Amino acid sequence: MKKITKEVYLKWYEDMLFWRKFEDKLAAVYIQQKVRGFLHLYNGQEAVLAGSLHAIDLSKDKMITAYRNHVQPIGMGVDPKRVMAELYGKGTGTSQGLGGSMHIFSKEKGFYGGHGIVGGQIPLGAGMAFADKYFKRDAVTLCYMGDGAVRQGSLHETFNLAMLWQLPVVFICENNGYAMGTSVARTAHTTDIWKLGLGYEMPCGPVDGMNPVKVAEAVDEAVERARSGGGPTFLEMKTYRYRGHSMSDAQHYRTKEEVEEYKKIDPITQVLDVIKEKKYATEEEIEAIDKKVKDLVKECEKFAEESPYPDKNVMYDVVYAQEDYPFLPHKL
Ligand SMILES: Cc1ncc(C[n+]2csc(CCOP(=O)(O)OP(=O)(O)O)c2C)c(N)n1
Ligand SMILES: [Mg+2]
Repeated sequence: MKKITKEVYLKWYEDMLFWRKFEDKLAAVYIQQKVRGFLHLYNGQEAVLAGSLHAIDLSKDKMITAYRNHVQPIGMGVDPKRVMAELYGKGTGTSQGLGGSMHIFSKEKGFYGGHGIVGGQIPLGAGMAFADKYFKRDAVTLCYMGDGAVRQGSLHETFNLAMLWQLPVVFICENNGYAMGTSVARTAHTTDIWKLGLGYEMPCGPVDGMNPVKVAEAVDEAVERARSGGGPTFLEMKTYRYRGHSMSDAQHYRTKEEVEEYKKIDPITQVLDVIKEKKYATEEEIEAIDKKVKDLVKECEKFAEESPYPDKNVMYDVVYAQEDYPFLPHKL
C-alpha cells in the first residue's frame, strides 16, 4: 500500500473538511429552495471515501454508487463547481443541470453515478468490471451500496456471477445503521452484513468505516486482489450518517444521544487529532486549510448562483423519437 504520510493526513483533512462543508452549504441553500428535489447528504461517512481514494489508481479505476453521491465525483477529480451547479439545475452542471442530486456522472473521471434505485448499481458495477476484464483493461471498479441494498436480489445474483467470472470489483457496503428510518436490526437476522460474502466464498470482512486508515488498508488489499486476477471482495464499512436520510427526514427513529456518540469518533476529528499529535501542521497551517476550504465552498456557490439555467433547446438533444428502433445509433 502507498505509505500514509504526513501529506496524506493533510490531504485527508482538507478533502474531508471540504466535502463536509460543501454539503453543509447544500443543506443551507436547499432550505432556501435554490436546490430542489431530493437531497441525501454524506456527512459522517467521509472516511469511507477518503480511505478508498488512497487505495485506487485515479487514472484508471472506477467508482459507482447509490444516490448519496455528491462528494465521490469530487474525490475522483470532477470540478466541485460543476457538481454544485448540477444541484442548482444550472447548464454548467455535470449533466447540464438535467440530472440533479442523485445523478452526478463523469465518464471522463471514472465516476459512473449516482443511482436512485436501491441496489440498481450493484449489477452495473459488476458489468463495468466485466467489460474491463473482457477488453483486458487494467482497471478495478469500486461498487458502493447502502445497508438497505444488501437484501435486494440484485446483490445476490451479482455476487454469484462476480465470483463465477472472477471480476475485478470491490463491493463496499456503507452500513450507516439505517435504510431511511429502518435500522439494520429490524430487517435482518444477522447485523453482520459482511457475512453475506461467505455464501459465495467471496473474500469479505468488516471495516471501521470511521477511520480512513482502516478503510485504506482494507480497500488496498481488495483492489490488489482484483487487479492481480483474484476476483471480487465484499467489505462492510461500519459507518454513520449525522443528517437525516434526506432533507425531509424528521429522524424519529433514533435519539440525539446516538448521533452525538458517533460524533465522538468523527473521521475529520480523528485525522485532525493525529495531525496535532504528530505535529504534522502548526495551528496557523491548520487555520490556512480551514480558510482555503471555506473559500472554495464560497467559490462553488457563486459559480452555481451565477450560472445560467440550461437552454431550452437542450431538451431536444436528450429527448428523441427513434423511428427504426433498435437500429439507429444512439445520439446524446
Ligand atoms: C428498489 C427501491 N426500493 C425502495 C426505494 C426507496 N428508498 C430510497 S432510499 C431507501 C433506503 C436505502 O437505504 P440504504 O441502502 O441503507 O442507503 P443509505 O440511504 O443509508 O445511504 C429506500 C428504501 C428505492 N429508491 N428503490
Ligand atoms: Mg443505510
